[in-house]
Amino acid sequence: SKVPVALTIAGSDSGGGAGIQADLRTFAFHCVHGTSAITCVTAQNTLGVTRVDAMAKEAIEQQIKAVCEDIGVQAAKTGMLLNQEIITTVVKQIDTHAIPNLVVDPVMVSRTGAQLIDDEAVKTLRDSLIPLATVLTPNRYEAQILSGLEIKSLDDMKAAAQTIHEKLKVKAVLVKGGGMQGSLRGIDIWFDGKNLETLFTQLVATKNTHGTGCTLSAAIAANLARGDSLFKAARQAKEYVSYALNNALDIGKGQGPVGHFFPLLKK
Ligand code: PXL
Repeated sequence: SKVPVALTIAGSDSGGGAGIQADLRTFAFHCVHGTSAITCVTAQNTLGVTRVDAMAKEAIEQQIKAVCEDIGVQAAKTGMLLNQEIITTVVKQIDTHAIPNLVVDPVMVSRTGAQLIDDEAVKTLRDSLIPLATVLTPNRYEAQILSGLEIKSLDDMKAAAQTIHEKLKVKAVLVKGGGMQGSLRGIDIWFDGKNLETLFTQLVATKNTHGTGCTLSAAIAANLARGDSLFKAARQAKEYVSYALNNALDIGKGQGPVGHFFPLLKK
């Protein structure tokens, strides 16, 4: 039978920890052939981002077209889309090629609370891309913006998940607790219009957490490309991120990336 194919529409991280680089390794781990459309290029290492260059919109268009018209994809994920023009371009291509099983990581605010795209881009993301999502994976801050609710507790996370599902018409939403304090840190909330689920994981004590959000959304897309149901795809993806965190790489002087090929890593 044919190998499943997934597409990542996201930014490049020169340090290899997040973005396209994390997505392609995640696809490969799941035995899914990875294709990519690069939206922007970051100059980045474990200490931070020093420069971001947007790709021309025609370049983004052509990458998606080239992949979809010939190879075809069973699932896709979007990551860092940087600005309004890029978001609009990506929406048009997703629509034109009727890309199925779309996982949207609404990259707007980092896990630490720093805003990554401007207000105009936030609005376009919310009104045009997010309604196309099969699964949406906001962190705590993004869930606050998208729901209009303040999130301080587990009940707030649940209310935000339900509000986002209702207001933004996504099929399912996974609100990530990564930016929460204390015992809420490892907890994610799932809502698909029917089932409200609390996903627990053991907390991993590591400073090397770069790439967790990218890895999670890519793993969900990979599982969907393989034919898993929405909830199973998300639950297994969360487990994968836990393993990857447990095997994070101690490289560079700052925050190292999660380890994607943990069964092969020698401690
Ligand atoms: O996780 C957000 C993100 C997405 N895409 C790229 C990134 C980052 C965070 O560093 O570098 C390319």
